[in-house]
Amino acid sequence: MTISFLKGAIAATLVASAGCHAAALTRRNLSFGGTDWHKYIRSPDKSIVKPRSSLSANTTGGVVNPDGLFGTKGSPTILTRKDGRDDIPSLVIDFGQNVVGIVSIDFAGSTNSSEGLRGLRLAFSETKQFLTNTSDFTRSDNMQASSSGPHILICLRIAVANYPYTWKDHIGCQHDNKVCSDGLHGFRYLKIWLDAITGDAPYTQPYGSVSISNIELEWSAYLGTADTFTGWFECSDEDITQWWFDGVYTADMGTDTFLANETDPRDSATPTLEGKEVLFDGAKRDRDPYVGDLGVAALTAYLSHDNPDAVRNILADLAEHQRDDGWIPPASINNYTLDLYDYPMWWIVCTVDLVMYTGDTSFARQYYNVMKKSLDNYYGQNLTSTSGLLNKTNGYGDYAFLPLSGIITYYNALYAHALKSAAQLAKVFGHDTDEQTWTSRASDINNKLLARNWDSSVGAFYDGGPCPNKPGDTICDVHAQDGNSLAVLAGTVNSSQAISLLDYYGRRTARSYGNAFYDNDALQEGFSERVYAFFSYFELAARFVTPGAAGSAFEEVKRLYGWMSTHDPEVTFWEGNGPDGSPHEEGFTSMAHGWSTGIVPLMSNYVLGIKPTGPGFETWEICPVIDGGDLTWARGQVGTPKGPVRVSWKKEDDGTFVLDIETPKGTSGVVCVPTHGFKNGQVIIDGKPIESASDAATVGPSATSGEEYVVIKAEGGTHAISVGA
Ligand SMILES: *[C@@H]1O[C@H](CO)[C@@H](O)[C@H](O)[C@H]1NC(C)=O
Ligand SMILES: *[C@@H]1O[C@H](CO)[C@@H](O)[C@H](O)[C@H]1NC(C)=O
Ligand SMILES: *[C@@H]1O[C@H](CO)[C@@H](O)[C@H](O)[C@H]1NC(C)=O
Ligand SMILES: *[C@@H]1O[C@H](CO)[C@@H](O)[C@H](O)[C@H]1NC(C)=O
Ligand SMILES: *[C@@H]1O[C@H](CO)[C@@H](O)[C@H](O)[C@H]1NC(C)=O
Ligand SMILES: *[C@@H]1O[C@H](CO)[C@@H](O)[C@H](O)[C@H]1NC(C)=O
Ligand SMILES: *[C@@H]1O[C@H](CO)[C@@H](O)[C@H](O)[C@H]1NC(C)=O
Ligand SMILES: *[C@@H]1O[C@H](CO)[C@@H](O)[C@H](O)[C@H]1NC(C)=O
Ligand SMILES: CC(=O)N[C@H]1CO[C@H](CO)[C@@H](O)[C@@H]1O
Repeated sequence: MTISFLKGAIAATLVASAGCHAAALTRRNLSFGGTDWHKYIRSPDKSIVKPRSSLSANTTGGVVNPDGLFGTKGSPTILTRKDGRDDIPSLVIDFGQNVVGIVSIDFAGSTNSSEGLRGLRLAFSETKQFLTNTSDFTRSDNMQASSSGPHILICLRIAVANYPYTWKDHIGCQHDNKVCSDGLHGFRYLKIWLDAITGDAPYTQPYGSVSISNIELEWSAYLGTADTFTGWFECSDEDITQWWFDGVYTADMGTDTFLANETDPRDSATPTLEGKEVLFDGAKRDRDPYVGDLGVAALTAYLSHDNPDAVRNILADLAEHQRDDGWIPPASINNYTLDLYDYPMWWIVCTVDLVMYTGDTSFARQYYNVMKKSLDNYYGQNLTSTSGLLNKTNGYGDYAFLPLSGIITYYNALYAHALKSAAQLAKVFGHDTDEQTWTSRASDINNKLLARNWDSSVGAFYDGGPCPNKPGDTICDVHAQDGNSLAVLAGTVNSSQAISLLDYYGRRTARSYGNAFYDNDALQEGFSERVYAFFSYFELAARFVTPGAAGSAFEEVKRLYGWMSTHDPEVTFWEGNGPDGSPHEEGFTSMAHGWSTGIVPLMSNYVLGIKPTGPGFETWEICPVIDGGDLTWARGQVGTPKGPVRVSWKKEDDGTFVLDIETPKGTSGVVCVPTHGFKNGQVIIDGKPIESASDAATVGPSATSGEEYVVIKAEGGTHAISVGA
């Protein structure tokens, strides 16, 4: 075994522990964990999902045996209404948590009459609050706005035949434009009632009796059962552990087959995606995969299951639809023409992530020129000669359709971030000129952005554009989460500026349900009350990489994920929160949105500290954040093409820190451990102390919580490290 100290860079070299004998220094080996974590999994255990209960407070009218649909099968549930003097019989069924798929109902018969069949109506909702007599969202809502497609499917009706049969919620109508069902739903609650609307005459009758013997859901999305997990996470805080699995479940609910009859009807259907598995933005809407959302959702997918096709299919399809000027569509919606300014840059970041997590270099080789054309043509040509920064002048939107123009911090920091990601890939491929050009352009953007948009009066970045209704180049006095967070991750700022902007931002925007995405309402009413878990991920990541800021990350995580997990529908994470933490776009809001699952990469990449530094984890770093929060231990694994990377760390009662790692043979990387001041003999690796290293302790690549870290080079295999109190 060789341990060497390279002052100022790498403090020690750690090779596989074979042949290393150190009898004197014993330590307890940590467990990488058994199957305890299975209890946190939210997925149904099979693809037929039964409801859990009915909301008894919501049963109205003549309903016999409302609980017949749950637990052990008894006699059917019967809805009866003799005439207009009777209340409408209705019941509300609760699936216990958000689910997605196609509902079917077994009818045990119904009375009929010469006037027609009994009418049954259904309405779905993710929340009780937005459960009414129309679904909180259906694809037919968008059909009103669509140029093509039927304009008929306002809500869901069934004409119940009088013999036993199974009805399935396939999209379509029982008669021309009448008695229609609207297909797949993401929902938790289902309201069922006996009624008819005049528009369906003469096919349904609002009176009579309907018997239901069974209701179930055919799960349509990725079924994330225990055997599908290639990565997992567990820590001493059970809430945080549960949120990690809730995040995975949220992304799983959006991982599904792209089908014309189930996607957003606004010209999203496309033959090049039809039948392919994709990662959608939301389980109930828009069911069109958007590339910016993948900036978070794809990481969740890689870190939990070995299913990268759902991401690769999207990246490939959007690349194939690149516009001649280099712009890449954000999604297939509007026949690939939805004008977003930031999403092409997310395509680049996501493509580099795909390579790093899955090792799919052939994909990146195939689309390398797509990336280059977007960076150099589309954005490169927009760097104005005066400022050398992106100056947005067109009417394009972004992840939140923000009314922005001018030299915006977010777009420029994202450009620097995308350039740096692309330079990493150029390096892998040996494209030295690109690597140098993109690295130096990123650094130039960073310097100019800092010079132009840094607000020294508060120590954070301005958003950068003029205030609405105040045209001209005067910078509006408003600061945003997106630009400030990305500026930290893109290296626009040094550590003291990062500490300053995070401190300012946290103080000014903290709400009980997360940090708002703007610090005031200068751009639009309500912005200072709106929270996007999506961009909060980047703010939280910035806190985890900034010295001394990890504590504020844990505190924000508890507000953000704590809020969503304790408010209806619980379990899944929401697209956005508005005033008082409510869904920001009411019933339209998706309550299971993959972009809000940042808790998964935050815990796996920062708290376990596992990150790829080369394609497919050929090289890696393990730099856990252990201080700042209340955690006393964490463990888990990340799946890689060569096998799992496992980490287990613990702070012992006596102050000793112990870390066990296991990485695939044939890989190599670096491990960072806190030195606790680094006294001689304190850091013990595979039973052997590191000696006379007090000068060599360095701050690692992911310097965390202000501690000094020793950075150790390691070969693949099993290693045990401990640091004395
Ligand atoms: C701890 O783990 C190492 C590496 O797997 C192994 O060689 C050693 O025997 C273990 N020690 C104990 C006390 O179990
Ligand atoms: C369910 O019952 C509650 C309590 O009575 C009521 O506030 C709510 O409006 C009802 N919801 C529906 C969909 O009927
Ligand atoms: C009503 O039921 C009778 C017998 O049960 C059947 O002959 C008739 O076709 C039914 N009417 C309709 C509209 O289904
Ligand atoms: C829904 O219910 C409201 C009031 O309860 C009623 O005014 C409205 O007409 C109903 N809409 C439909 C489509 O049934
Ligand atoms: C959409 O079409 C597919 C393939 O034809 C079918 O399997 C699926 O059930 C349909 N979905 C709905 C909601 O009707
Ligand atoms: C979508 O755009 C392509 C290319 O511009 C065109 O060929 C195609 O007809 C369009 N499809 C629809 C449904 O408008
Ligand atoms: C951005 O471009 C617009 C339109 O060309 C121009 O009016 C404005 O002065 C530019 N802003 C800066 C800061 O260069
Ligand atoms: C960061 O940059 C500012 C402005 O140039 C400088 O005053 C400060 O000392 C720098 N901090 C660090 C840690 O380099
Ligand atoms: C946002 C923006 O200013 N886009 C411009 C970038 O450059 C191209 C080519 O000059 C213009 O067509 C875009 O409008």
